[in-house]
Amino acid sequence: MGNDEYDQTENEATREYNHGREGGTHARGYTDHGSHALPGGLSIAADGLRLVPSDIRFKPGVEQTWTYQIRDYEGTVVTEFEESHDELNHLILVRRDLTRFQHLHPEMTADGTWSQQLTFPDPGVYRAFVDILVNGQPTTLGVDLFVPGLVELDPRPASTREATTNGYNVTLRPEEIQAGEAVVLEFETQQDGERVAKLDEYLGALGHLVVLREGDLAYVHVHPEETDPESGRIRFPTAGRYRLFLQAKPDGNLITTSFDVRLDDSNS
Ligand SMILES: [Cu+2]
Repeated sequence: MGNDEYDQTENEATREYNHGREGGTHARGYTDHGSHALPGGLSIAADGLRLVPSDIRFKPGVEQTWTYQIRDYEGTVVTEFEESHDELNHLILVRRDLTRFQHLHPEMTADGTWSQQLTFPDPGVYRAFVDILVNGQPTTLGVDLFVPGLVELDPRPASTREATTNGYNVTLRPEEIQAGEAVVLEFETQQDGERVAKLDEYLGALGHLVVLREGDLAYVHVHPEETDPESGRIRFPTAGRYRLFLQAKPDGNLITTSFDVRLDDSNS
């Protein structure tokens, strides 16, 4: 980790301080012109809903059943969910170092208990994101799950815009991305140097993209636009480092590729 990273952290801290002191007026260099709403996935309770897990401790390398409920703030268990992208509940698991990505679809019993068989491959602290749609309101709740043992962290590249999985080579564009501005991401998929013409539908969309911010795992979820099969519109909320997990189905084969994007502060 270089000095630049450290400086960035300092700037963030200073900005937060100024922001608070000035009672709502934006400090210099603050690029978020939109609402002050936090990104999803940072909280175990949001939008009047609370995630209640049966357990938060697991063993590494062993298949286990995880159950949880979604309750409202009065404690009533929610049993009515609406489908979003062909599923009532999308469960994303990722270790807090942004590795070991899993995307699962739990089943619900009539009493509102969600159940999922899962295996954590290695020890560590994992973040579980529960992505749901209730009364037309999309919500992502998050909880930490603990898998005890010696944790070996994978090194992370500063930036990767190309990834190869199962013989498919995927390139992320554009090269220049600004924090706080909407951008259309494009993923060009090639096999043996040839562009793959057909991206089959996966989960009611032509791809499935999860974007996580390094440091707090703020969750940004994008489905590439139906009209443009290889792009997705996204707004990275702040500067910092992000890991993108793209799932797509070229030629009917489900592939998961990851990319790393670093966004600099505009005044640095
Ligand atoms: Cu899903």
